[in-house]
Amino acid sequence: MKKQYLFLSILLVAVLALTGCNSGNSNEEIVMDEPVPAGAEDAFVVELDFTADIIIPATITIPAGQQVLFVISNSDTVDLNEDHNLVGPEIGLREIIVVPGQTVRRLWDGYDVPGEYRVGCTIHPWIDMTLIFE
Ligand SMILES: [Cu+2]
Repeated sequence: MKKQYLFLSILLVAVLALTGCNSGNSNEEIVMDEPVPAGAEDAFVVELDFTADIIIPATITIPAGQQVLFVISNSDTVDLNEDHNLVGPEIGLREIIVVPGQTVRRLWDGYDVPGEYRVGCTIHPWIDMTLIFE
């Protein structure tokens, strides 16, 4: 039993050390005004802005199955002045983090099942919006 705890403790320390290194690296890679990624020529452009309270606009309609270029800004440089992220587990949209004052440009495969889906910020769960695929 004691050996198991020792092993778990060592594992925990190792994991913490690794995640510490990773976050340090990603901090160095922040580009405040990201360029358009290669291959975005035919993508459907979705422009979003995080404020301290809401995502603008609240709803966007996207052609189902079409590749999407997200252009997401974080203009929340005063009230919260915090990172925001856009996450949509239901539609396989993995976290896109936007730091205050930053504009990111990210390609996403899109989603091919028509419907309305909520996406939002997991850091501030009250900040969300609806993506409609049709
Ligand atoms: Cu947020």
